[in-house]
Amino acid sequence: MSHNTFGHLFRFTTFGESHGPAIGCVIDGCPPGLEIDATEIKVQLVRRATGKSRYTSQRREKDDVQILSGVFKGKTTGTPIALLIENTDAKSKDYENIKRQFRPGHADFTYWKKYGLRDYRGGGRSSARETTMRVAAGAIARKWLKVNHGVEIQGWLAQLGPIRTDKNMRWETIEDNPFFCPDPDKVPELESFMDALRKSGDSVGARVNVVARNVPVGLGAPVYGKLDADLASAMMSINAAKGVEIGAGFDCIAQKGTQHRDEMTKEGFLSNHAGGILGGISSGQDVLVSTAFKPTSSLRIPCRGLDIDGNEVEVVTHGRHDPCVGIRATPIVEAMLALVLMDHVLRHRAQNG
Ligand code: EPS
Repeated sequence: MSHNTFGHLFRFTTFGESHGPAIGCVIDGCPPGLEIDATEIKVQLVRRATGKSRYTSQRREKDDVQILSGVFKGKTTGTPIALLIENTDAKSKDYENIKRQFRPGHADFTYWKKYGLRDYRGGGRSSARETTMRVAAGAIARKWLKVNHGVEIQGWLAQLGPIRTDKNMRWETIEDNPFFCPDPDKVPELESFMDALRKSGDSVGARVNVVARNVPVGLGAPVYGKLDADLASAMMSINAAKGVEIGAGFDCIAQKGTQHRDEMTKEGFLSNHAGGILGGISSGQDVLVSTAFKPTSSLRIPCRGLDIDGNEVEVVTHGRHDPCVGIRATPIVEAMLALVLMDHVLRHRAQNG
């Protein structure tokens, strides 16, 4: 079974566990001639990395990416691009006490039920560590999209727990704080909320939005290759993702047709409730995607759970966990959007020339 591969014509496969020797990916289908090097990929990896602020996991990975194949003299060759990152700061002893237990709210239980065994160290493949390689592959896709189509991709934290952060968008400030918050006035509120949360030992969810500008018209194919369907699948495949909205998303439930439709004039669309996608095909408007991330389930606050023999046990998780995994999710949703768009550009080209 091959369920670690995403995409059709631009296709990537990730491998590796959080506490294994390394994580990696193989990207197949990248057109030749794209200038890329490890430094450019690292720029994106650093944005996602742990240990950059007190609000995220304190695991310190170097995330030095090695390009093993597919790039010669600084350019992609059209052959598979293999990327590898060594895991250098795993502390597996933190997981000794839960190796026979299931953390409520965690993939521990379902991995065990499905496979009859699990790599309990750091959550194995259900760890946020897996998202590293999506960001690495995404760095190549976003560069190609920018060079060939001028596509610009930007994500941001739209909500953390009860705090809405995107009512007063100041785009230029998103990278200036550790939350990817687009409103600098909200940052102190986020800091005190997160400090109190960390102290309490609890965790919280978040909403992360992303926009792609200058998306070519015509990406996506009815009916089983819709762009929005592939975006939903891409975002939902991120560990801890629990919901995806495109454009107005679930707000469309309460909208009237007169409000939801995006009126058209010679100057262009007058609104963008559709999120840049009509009938599964990009309209040329900005593509807007919103993803909900659940609160992290690895908590030091004790709770009731089961062990692998079915006994009721008290579950307490030690280690260096993110109190809000959504804080680091902005580069990940950006990467997934880039990966889907690039795949669809190649698919559109293949069918329509
Ligand atoms: C994670 C738990 C922590 C995080 C990890 C995701 O790992 P550990 O328990 O091994 O310290 O550090 O995130 C990363 C290593 C990463 O690069 O994103 C989890 O349970 O998902």
